[in-house]
Amino acid sequence: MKLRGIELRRVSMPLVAPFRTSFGTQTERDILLLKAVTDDAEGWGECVALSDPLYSAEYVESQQDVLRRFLLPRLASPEGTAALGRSGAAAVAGLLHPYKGHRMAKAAVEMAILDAELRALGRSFGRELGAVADRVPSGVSVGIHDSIPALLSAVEGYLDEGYARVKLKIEPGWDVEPVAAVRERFGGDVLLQVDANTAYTLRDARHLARLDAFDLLLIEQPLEEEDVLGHAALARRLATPICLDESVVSAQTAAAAITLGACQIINIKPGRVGGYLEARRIHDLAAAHGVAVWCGGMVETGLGRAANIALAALPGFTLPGDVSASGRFYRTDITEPIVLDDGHVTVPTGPGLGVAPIPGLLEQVTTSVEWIAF
Ligand code: OSB
Ligand code: MG
Repeated sequence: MKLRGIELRRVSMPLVAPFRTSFGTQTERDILLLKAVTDDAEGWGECVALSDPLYSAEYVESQQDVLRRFLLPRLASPEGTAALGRSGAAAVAGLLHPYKGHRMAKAAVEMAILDAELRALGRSFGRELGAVADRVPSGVSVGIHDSIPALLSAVEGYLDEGYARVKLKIEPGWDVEPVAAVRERFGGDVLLQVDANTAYTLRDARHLARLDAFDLLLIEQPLEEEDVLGHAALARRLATPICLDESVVSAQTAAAAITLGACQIINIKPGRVGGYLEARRIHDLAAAHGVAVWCGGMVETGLGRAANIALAALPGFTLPGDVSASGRFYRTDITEPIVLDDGHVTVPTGPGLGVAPIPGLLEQVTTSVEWIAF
């Protein structure tokens, strides 16, 4: 495979409704897309970094900067082009390893090159990653609302659409009450979980134990990203299983968290861990330890959504993921929309991602384009 260059394209997409989490409120998504151009095909990557470093240290400007300044020049160097020529996308992580962090940028460039490679081979992401299902159950992440009635009507709407699982965003002051209200209104059969995005400390353990009464599938990332031992201590005090999101940034940190008893479940987000290939390694590791995993989301366009659905079809993904329909966040997606079918989303089967941006729609949301020649 011979890369001619990579396009860095920023798009700005309004959300259908504000999405509030414990770290902030989003009303639009400013996304960095990568297009890898090879002699044989074009491939798309999506960088999941948010606008501000509030979920993780990465933010979209920083990821574009590190790509332009360090990561893409490394891939374009003589050693880079030689390794890509020999091994394709499988060489990306190793080539970029000397540069610390910035996993969302690394994941995006690996995704773009993998997509180009697979399109040239006529092979899908699902087949390449090891998908064993042709559709996966779809969960929805529900933001913090201004009132309980507003939350209940949002949840009712998602359940009416058929979502297979509901995740409520929580923070101090918005936790036991909304969970109790959703359980009371919609009953014990709804698959329900919560996500705190690091908003609590170990001193909140007794309060968080009140959530044990509601038969939740899991509580996601209650404590700080680096507080693995705190999660292990909390796990001993809660009946609700602990799931890590922010704390797991690699297969190595996943192994440590599992060994230390910090989580019974892992949310795998390819961007957070440096790519789909590392995501698969975490899946394999977790499966070997009997730890359940599910596929997280970062409010992706149809591109990232398609790849996430392929990943979520691996056998160890035994819990419904945040792989919702495009319409959960976007009135108009840049690809053919991902749609809900009987509470499931379909694993794409076409070459590569199986979806591509629709040129007119892409142009409408584009705010800048930069070409890096190899
Ligand atoms: O913590 O899972 C998270 C969105 C942005 C940043 C972090 C998170 C989220 C979500 C979900 O909860 C969403 C999705 O894409 O469905
Ligand atoms: Mg999360």
